[in-house]
Amino acid sequence: AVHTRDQVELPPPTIDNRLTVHPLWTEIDRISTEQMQAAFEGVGGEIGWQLFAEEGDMRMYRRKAYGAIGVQDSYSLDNISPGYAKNLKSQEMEVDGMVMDPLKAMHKVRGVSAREMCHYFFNPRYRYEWETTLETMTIVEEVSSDAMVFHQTFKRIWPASQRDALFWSHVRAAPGNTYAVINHSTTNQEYPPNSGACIRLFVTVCLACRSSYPAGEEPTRENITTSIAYCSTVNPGGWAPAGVLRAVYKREYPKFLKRFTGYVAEQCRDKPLAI
Ligand code: 18C
Repeated sequence: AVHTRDQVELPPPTIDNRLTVHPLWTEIDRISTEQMQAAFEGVGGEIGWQLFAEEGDMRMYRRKAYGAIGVQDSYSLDNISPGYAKNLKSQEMEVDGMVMDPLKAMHKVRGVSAREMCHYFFNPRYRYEWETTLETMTIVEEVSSDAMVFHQTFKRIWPASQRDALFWSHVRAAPGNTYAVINHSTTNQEYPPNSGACIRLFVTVCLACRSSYPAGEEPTRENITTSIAYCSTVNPGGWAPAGVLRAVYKREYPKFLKRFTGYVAEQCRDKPLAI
């Protein structure tokens, strides 16, 4: 039947054995665990998170941050200049004026499961249908059913240079009807940075989803709700005008989250619920 999906292509409920023997496994596991924990922490009590977009159930917060040029991993404090590290405490970081504001978005979507959300985010087959910033996408490595490495180029924004990214992507389940996809920049000899027209950007993204339905009931399209926490830190990789950058993400993040969740709801409408 047209409307049945192969269970095999949905995110697996447990980690694929092929991933745990891959050289990237230790890093993937560590960063995924950290990212998922952080995703479900609130923004309310934290200093420095500013609400910048709100629409229906969607709320987007950012924390103003500036990184040093050449910092590849915004989560590693070993790599960054003392000025940057010192200012981390005040949440207002400025070194060399490169904007890399961490973003955190919350949303609620009815009628789809966490597993379905993550399926459409992880699986490259659907990416061009919802990802509007994309110019090209190449699968660099199919690690396992729950991990892949991608090279992507993005649409150029005048007057900045075009950007590309090389990142691993991992989908995993967690207790309590939870699934998440974590994307994090990596390296590959066949895809050296800054070798062509593109400047390599660095990204850490986590889409964490948790489903709920009334206690004592079976989950259905009618009674299921999925809470989404989307966290993203993009280091532009080289200078880009701060004003243009902030304008881009103020426009692009809400556009992405609305479009992506709408797309998944639409795709799932006539299909049986996959929990
Ligand atoms: O998470 C998302 N998508 C995933 C699958 O693609 C994956 C991708 C992460 C890369 C995000 C970086 C995108 C940079 C795009 C730059 C060009 C945009 C052109 C738009 C014009 C139409 O995890 C969803 C990602 C949603 C993207 C939101 C935009 C974020 C902008 C951040 C600043 C970019 C800095 C570099 C550009 C410099 C230009 C001044």
